[in-house]
Amino acid sequence: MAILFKTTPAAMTRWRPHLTAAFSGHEVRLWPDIGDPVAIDYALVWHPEPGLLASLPNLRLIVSLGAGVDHILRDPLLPPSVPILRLLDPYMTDAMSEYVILNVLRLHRQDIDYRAQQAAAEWRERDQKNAAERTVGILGFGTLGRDAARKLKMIGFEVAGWSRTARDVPGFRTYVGDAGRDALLARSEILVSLLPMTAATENILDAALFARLPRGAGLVNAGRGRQLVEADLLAALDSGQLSAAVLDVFRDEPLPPEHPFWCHPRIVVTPHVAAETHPPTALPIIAAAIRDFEAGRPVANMVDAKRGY
Ligand code: NDP
Ligand code: OXD
Repeated sequence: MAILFKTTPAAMTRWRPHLTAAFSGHEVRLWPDIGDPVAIDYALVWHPEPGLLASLPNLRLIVSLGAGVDHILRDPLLPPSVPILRLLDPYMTDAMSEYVILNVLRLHRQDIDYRAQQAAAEWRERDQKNAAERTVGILGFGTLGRDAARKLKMIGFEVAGWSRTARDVPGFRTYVGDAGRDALLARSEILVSLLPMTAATENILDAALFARLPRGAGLVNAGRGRQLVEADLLAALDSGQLSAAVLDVFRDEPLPPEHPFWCHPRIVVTPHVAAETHPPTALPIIAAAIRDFEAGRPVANMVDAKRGY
């Protein structure tokens, strides 16, 4: 029995020291040294190249080395009958909430303006509000969105969430459907997107959506880059419809050096690090899921490939 492990070279340095101890009873093969593909029954992957998973004839389970699975589902040769498990790790959930809190506060307290004032040695007080006077809308009220919402609420923000199916989340106003999304947008001075990448969410952050936000709203996108129409964001910032954007994910990653986002005075760029995977906590979670899978016990966080997340 063998496990294929494939991630980016940069992430591999984080995973490598923990791998052999994590899976007793399984040989771990590091891509591209896959050996005889017939022996591989589990594939733990981040951005597998198209056709890799289809080349493993006895594959029983695909494990995403991240919460998102768009990097797997986009493979046109993906074997349709092999189940997919996504990684949900409380360590990562905490990390995402830290990122959201940091950047919601950055927008709320006009930090981008104060940094610009500092660069110009300009001493000027801006109008200020308390968190309780600011509504944050979260697109994608799943594991990550709800945890961030709970923590933002503890700081005092009024938080509301939008999901695909109706969700009753005590303490929060929740919205569903197109009309619900528009109602949430109308009250969101800060909009956080934590949506999975699916056909329905591609290009969702566009001019029409920005136009429904209160004028001067701020955006945080830590979902996926293909959800954002980049030209529409630049236009909304130019017109003042949006005041600022914090972006962790991009259409092209790494973000090319000549991309206008890098130098835009009202955009904060981070290199897809909102919630990095953390091998010491992730590997025991994955190993336990594989044990449950082998024993025929129910495994949480299996992906619905038709739904797309
Ligand atoms: P979940 O599956 O737990 O939650 C997804 C949420 O989005 C659910 O509330 C779901 O609705 C909602 N949703 C999905 N499609 C739609 C739609 N068409 N319209 C409205 N709502 C929709 O995912 P997680 O919270 O664990 O992760 C979310 C995403 O965050 C990941 O897919 C990934 O892209 C991104 N991510 C980014 C990271 C980073 O470092 N930047 C790190 C980790 C994740 P419902 O509740 O009805 O199912
Ligand atoms: C993830 C990510 O999906 O890091 O986990 O983007």
